[in-house]
Amino acid sequence: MIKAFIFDLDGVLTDTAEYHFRAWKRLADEIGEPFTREDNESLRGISRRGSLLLLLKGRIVPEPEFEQMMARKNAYYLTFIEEITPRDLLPGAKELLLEIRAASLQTGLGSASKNAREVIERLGIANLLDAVSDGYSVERQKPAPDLFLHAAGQLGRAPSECIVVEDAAAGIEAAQAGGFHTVGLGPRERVGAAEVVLASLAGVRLADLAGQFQFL
Ligand code: B16
Ligand code: MG
Repeated sequence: MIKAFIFDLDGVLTDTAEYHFRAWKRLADEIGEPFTREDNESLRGISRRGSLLLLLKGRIVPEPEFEQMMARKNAYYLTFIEEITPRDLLPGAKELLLEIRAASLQTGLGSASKNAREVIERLGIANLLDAVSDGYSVERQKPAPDLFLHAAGQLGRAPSECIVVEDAAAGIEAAQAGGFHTVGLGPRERVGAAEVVLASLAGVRLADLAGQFQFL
């Protein structure tokens, strides 16, 4: 029986990927690394440190310099997310959050981002989430299951009672490693491993998932 939903943030509830792209692109230009929108796709759901490692493509950088690069990228990102308002919620996200709560099911957030709390405040959905697990909550990031296990622990639920909603291959892998049910958002090439694959949350109601999952 499903008792809770755990939502990823970037790519599921809002599209911060564009801001991550602009921030990484600015850093990449400054340090002379090529970086395209396609490169940015492979950073979906990957932690800040993991993302910089991918961006550097094997170039070895001393740890203090590496940390300074992460800080620079984050400073750029923070200025971009100042623009976020409730209008930046992806279509269907708020409606589904409200419907889940109205059905006496729980909601949680499982985001790799250390900026997740600020983003959900700006989106105006902090009060619709019963638990928030973010980039500060665990050491091991996706595809390790730790972040979702942390969220389920806060909700007092077993993984088998939770559906994880994710847009990243690393996120689906993390959820499945933890024994969670999964809904993948996006193309099958990316999230095809999920139990249910949807294009997005636009127009998605609980009843649409009742065929695959049993609630309460
Ligand atoms: P930060 P999610 C992830 O968010 C993003 O998809 C990924 O691009 C980003 O690098 C990561 O958060 C860490 O974000 O630098 O703000 O700590 O999809 O897990 O909600
Ligand atoms: Mg994501």
